[in-house]
Amino acid sequence: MRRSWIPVVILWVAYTVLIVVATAQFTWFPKEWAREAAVVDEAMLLLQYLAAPIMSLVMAVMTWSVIGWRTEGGAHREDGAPVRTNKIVVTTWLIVTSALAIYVVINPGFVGLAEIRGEPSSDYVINLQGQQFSWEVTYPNGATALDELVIPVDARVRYDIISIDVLHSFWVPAFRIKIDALPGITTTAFATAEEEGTFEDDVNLRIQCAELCGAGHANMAMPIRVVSEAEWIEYVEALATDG
Ligand SMILES: [Cu+2]
Repeated sequence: MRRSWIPVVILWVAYTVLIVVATAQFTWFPKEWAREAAVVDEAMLLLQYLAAPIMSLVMAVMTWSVIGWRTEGGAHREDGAPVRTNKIVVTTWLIVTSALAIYVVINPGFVGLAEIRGEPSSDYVINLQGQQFSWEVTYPNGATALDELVIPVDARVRYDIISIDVLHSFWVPAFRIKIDALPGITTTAFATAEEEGTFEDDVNLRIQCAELCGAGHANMAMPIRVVSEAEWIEYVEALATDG
């Protein structure tokens, strides 16, 4: 029994089933406020499913090593005989893990990226400037704001992002979108909000700096308000006249 692989296989299957069921059973993700969020969540789920049998195998071997190879009363404490390579195991492991790695690079890797940012057109372009420790929004008509980001629902917005001091990162948890904010280089991100809402409805509806940038990093956040397109145009026009 001790040297048998049967318990390992049983444990392997049991752990895999447990993880797969748990993954399928619970909602792991916060609410998706943008079309792009679904792509990222699906990618995460796929990786979770693919990782289940691999993690389970490691856990099964570890569990059985602890249970099946216990020594009684301190016997057999010296090293065992050296284990030579096993060509079948090594070859199978290499082929399977390489195939999996190549697969996830293509899908969700390239496929998901193309879905999120493959299409370069957008309905509106909003500029965002990061600095220690705040964000400044510049709307298409030149109006600026420091207190909140207001965006139209059902419109694909391109964010042109820049930093004027150190490295920051534009991250909107509710959109699952994140890209670095760099001094001297403009980076872009796309998001299509699908529902109206505010930071009060969901704390994930905010821009959050995601690159440690100094003492105020955690506070480098800006609430987002998603409104109807008509309301947004009105807001932006009013902001330009006031400013
Ligand atoms: Cu920052």
